[in-house]
Order: sequence, then structure tokens, then C-alpha cells
Amino acid sequence: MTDATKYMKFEDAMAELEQGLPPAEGAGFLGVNVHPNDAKLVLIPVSWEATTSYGGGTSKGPDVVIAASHQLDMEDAAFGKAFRVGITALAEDATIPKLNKRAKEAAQKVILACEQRTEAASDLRYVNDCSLQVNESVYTSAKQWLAKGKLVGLVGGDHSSPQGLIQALAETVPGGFGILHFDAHHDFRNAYEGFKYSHASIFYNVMTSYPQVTKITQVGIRDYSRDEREFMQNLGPRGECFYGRDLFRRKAEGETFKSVSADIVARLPQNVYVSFDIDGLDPSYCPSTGTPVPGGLSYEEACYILEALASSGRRVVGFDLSEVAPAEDGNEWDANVGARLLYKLCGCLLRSQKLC
Ligand SMILES: [Mn+2]
Repeated sequence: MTDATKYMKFEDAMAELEQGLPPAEGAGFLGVNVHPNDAKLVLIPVSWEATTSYGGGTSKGPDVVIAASHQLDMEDAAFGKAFRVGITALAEDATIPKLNKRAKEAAQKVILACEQRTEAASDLRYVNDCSLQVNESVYTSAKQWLAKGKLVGLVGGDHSSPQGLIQALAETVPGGFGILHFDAHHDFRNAYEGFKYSHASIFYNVMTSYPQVTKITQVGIRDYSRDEREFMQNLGPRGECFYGRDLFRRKAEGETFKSVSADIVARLPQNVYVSFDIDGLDPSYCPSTGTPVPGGLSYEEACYILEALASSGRRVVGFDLSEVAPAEDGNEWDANVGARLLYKLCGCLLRSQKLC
């Protein structure tokens, strides 16, 4: 979407969705273009992947997920007609793709130097500076929409993308909130490869910067360093991890998934932010994501937990979907899964606030 996007009358957009008409060319999320002023929930797209360490492509995540959302059927089995509150993807800050291109080139030099056991100090400073600009852009946008009474979600981009949104919510949500974090990784690295705002460092940064985040509950983690595991342990009651191995063992030894997911939800405080790294799922759902790891949740398990959260009486205050990348050969599977999960996240938030 661009600033030149032709917005539709809200009633016309709803009528199109109700009738299931094929979307017009260039349509936005779900196949319509709802004006942000008419929307209750706005989505910030962030096409950013400068510090991607392994497979690339997550900067295309917002575009391919929004395009794939045109295929969705609007009647969600769990959350009904969530679209009726008005959901729209905002136009992206045009500086982000430019910063992404330049910072990614510099980051490649840093990674190469790292592999050769040398340094590329000025390139590293440049990448960290660009990352900060992206965080500030997301933060400013989120603050602005929250001030207008909108609910805000985010579509990444790599997993560093949502830091500005989490900061904005930390300053906005009375009493703070906990984070329900789906991922294959803790993302607790302290400046991974020197990148202060690495995708692998997002929750190190969040937990050391925002005391308003009173808790992090991680689900599906199965690849980590010793330092990260220790960081989790050192969080004490402020952190909790449902490792992938433990989730499987509990099921293998006879516990129902209903009981496991109720346990996950029970650890969360009243206000909850959901951060969903697509690699928390089994890689068969996201084969093109940057750092796939065997194991992980099924799509149905993830949705089950989101439904349990939405009906628990807790309030979901925001979310991100990160690390969705398209296949290099143009296969749309990753984006199809991402679009469905994104609409589930919208429904989870809206249902938790009794808006759908
Ligand atoms: Mn992650």
C-alpha cells in the first residue's frame, strides 16, 4: 500500500467482505482498503531484515502476507466476523525499505568480518544506527495511533521489527503487561554479532529496557545458547519458558493439550502482548523463514493457545507477526500460513476485548 491508496467507504468494504467478492488490484489487508480513521485495529508493516543472520527474505513478509490475506474466508471458526470492527494495514514509512537495503549491505560486511575474526566497526555503527531509526519510526507511528484510540498490531520483518511497538505500549498500557512469545529461539542474545538491535536480541532488549513488561512467557523454544538459558533463569519470576521438548514430553506422557495450554495462559498477567515468530511453528508451515528449527507447534496448537488466551478474561493489548519470508521460487505457502495466523492474532486481540 502507498499513500496514494484509494480507500473505500467503510460500508462498501464490509459489503464486499460479506459477499466474498474477489479483491480489487492493489487491495490491502483482507482484500479491501479500509481508511485508518474507520478502522479499530491498524497494522504497521515493517519490511526490515538488516541483521538477518541465515536465510533472507523476511523484509518481504508484510507484502506477501497482506497479498495472501486476499485468499482468506472471512468467517473465522473461533473469532467470527472479526473484520467487521475495521482492520487495515497502514502505508509503510517509506524510509524503512531504503534503510533496510543500505543496512543489509553494511551488515553483510560485519558478518563477513565476524567470520574472518576481524572487525568492521564503522559498518556496525551504521547498522545499529539504522536499526535505531526503524525502532523510532515504529515507536512514533504506534504512539500516534494509540493516542487516537486505535489498537495496534505489527507485521514484520525480522523479529527486531516490533521493539518500537512494545516500547510505545509500555508507555501507554496502565499497569504494564506480560508477553506471550512463540518462537524456536529465546531471542535473548546480547548484541548478537555486535548488532545491538538484532532479531536474536529483541527480548534481551525488551526485558532490560522496559520494566513495564512484567513477565515473558515463551512457548516452543528449542534452539538456544547457554547464555540465553541463563538469562531466562536469571529473570526469576519475570520469565518462564515452555520449551518445545517439554511441551512434547507432557503430551507424550498423557497430559492433554487443553491442560498444557491452560497452564501457559495461567502464567500470564491481565494484560498480554503476543509476539509470534513464525518459526515457533513446525517448519513445514514456514519452510522459508530465516532460521527454521525442527519440532515446534502445529498451526492448530498455536491457534488453540490463542483461543484459550482470548477466552481467559485477559486483555490482549497488541501483537506482532514476525519472520514470515516468501520462498525464493515464488511458492506462496509461507505467506498463506502467515496471513491466516495474522487474522487469528487480530481475532484473538479483538475477542479478548469483546469487540468481536
Ligand atoms: Mn524470534
